[in-house]
Amino acid sequence: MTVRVGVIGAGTIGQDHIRRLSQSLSNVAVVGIADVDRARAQSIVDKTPGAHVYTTGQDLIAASEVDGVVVATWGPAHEEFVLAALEHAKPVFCEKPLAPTTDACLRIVQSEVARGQRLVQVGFMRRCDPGYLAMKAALADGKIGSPLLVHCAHRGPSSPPMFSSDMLITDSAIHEIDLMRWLLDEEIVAGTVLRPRRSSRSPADLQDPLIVLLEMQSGVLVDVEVFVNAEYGYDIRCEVVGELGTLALGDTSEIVLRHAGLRAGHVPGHWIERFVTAYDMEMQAWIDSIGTGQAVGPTAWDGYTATAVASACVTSLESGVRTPVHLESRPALYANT
Ligand code: NAD
Ligand code: ISE
Repeated sequence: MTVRVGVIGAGTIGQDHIRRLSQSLSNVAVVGIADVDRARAQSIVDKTPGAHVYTTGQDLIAASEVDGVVVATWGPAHEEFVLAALEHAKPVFCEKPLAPTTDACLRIVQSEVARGQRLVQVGFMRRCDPGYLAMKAALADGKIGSPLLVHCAHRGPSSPPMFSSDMLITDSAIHEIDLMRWLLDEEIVAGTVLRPRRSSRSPADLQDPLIVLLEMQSGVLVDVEVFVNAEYGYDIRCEVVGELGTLALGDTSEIVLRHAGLRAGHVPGHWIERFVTAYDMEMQAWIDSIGTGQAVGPTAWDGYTATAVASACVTSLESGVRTPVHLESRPALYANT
């Protein structure tokens, strides 16, 4: 079976997903692309045999030739398109964040619950990264005993235009927020955000870097350094400290060069490069799940929870104080996810 996919939003990640869907993955074809920037959509269609432009995302979702929908617009537009996909009973892969507010996320959750069927997969691709998968397996093996602390770093070379201080949390650290829930298999109960000395090389209105402290239900403490203008590359780190040892993400460099008295390895320049395997794996899993009719991966509930934690952290960024996370009760639809 070839799954026919429509993509809404042909920006940076939309284009990368269109490339993987049409060139790298199996049993899938991109048949439609919609973007408010029609010229952009047309330029991508011109490079994607078999696809054509739809005037609006709503038209694309309603089209009978579209079996599944990828939403890769900016965050505030996600809700409209995810709800429309649900109304048409179509599986929808929505990039993170599911939506920028908890109210918007809950409207999506309520719509899915009313249908009684999971149709939403959220693009928290790090759950498919081989390094994080190996960490989760090693934790389950009990090799390092109970986890006590996790140290994370989320560094990028430069922030995009219009990136604001709260986006270090809602756009960047939201990956660690989702990942810690998945890795440690427990909820985050509170967040505290600290403002270190600002980099003079970051845009003047940006508080960069930030330290985001997450408290897990069991008492495990997670510190996340988010530094989006670190200049030297895209560098993602994670180290779990347990009672009997530690687990750290490996170096992604394929070779180590020793030359002229120095040892050097490659640092990825962009998230597209660092997480290419994870993006491929999450998207293939989504395509395969359309074939089986059984949704997989991060749920709408996971999307809601991540936004709830991020919102508490944004409150802490503004107030400077520890902020508890408030979560609604988990609906039965998501009981075993
Ligand atoms: P971008 O600005 O490069 O692209 C967004 C595109 O959406 C633009 O082409 C814009 O014209 C289009 N768009 C906006 N509103 C629209 C609407 N109502 N209808 C149709 N098209 C619309 O942004 P991006 O970096 O590609 O990010 C897009 C989404 O993907 C964001 O939610 C972002 O957080 C997420 N993202 C995820 C990852 C990841 O690692 N999983 C990486 C980057 C971005
Ligand atoms: C971007 O939107 C992503 O999701 C990347 O994975 C993340 O590392 C980056 O900081 C975000 O801006």
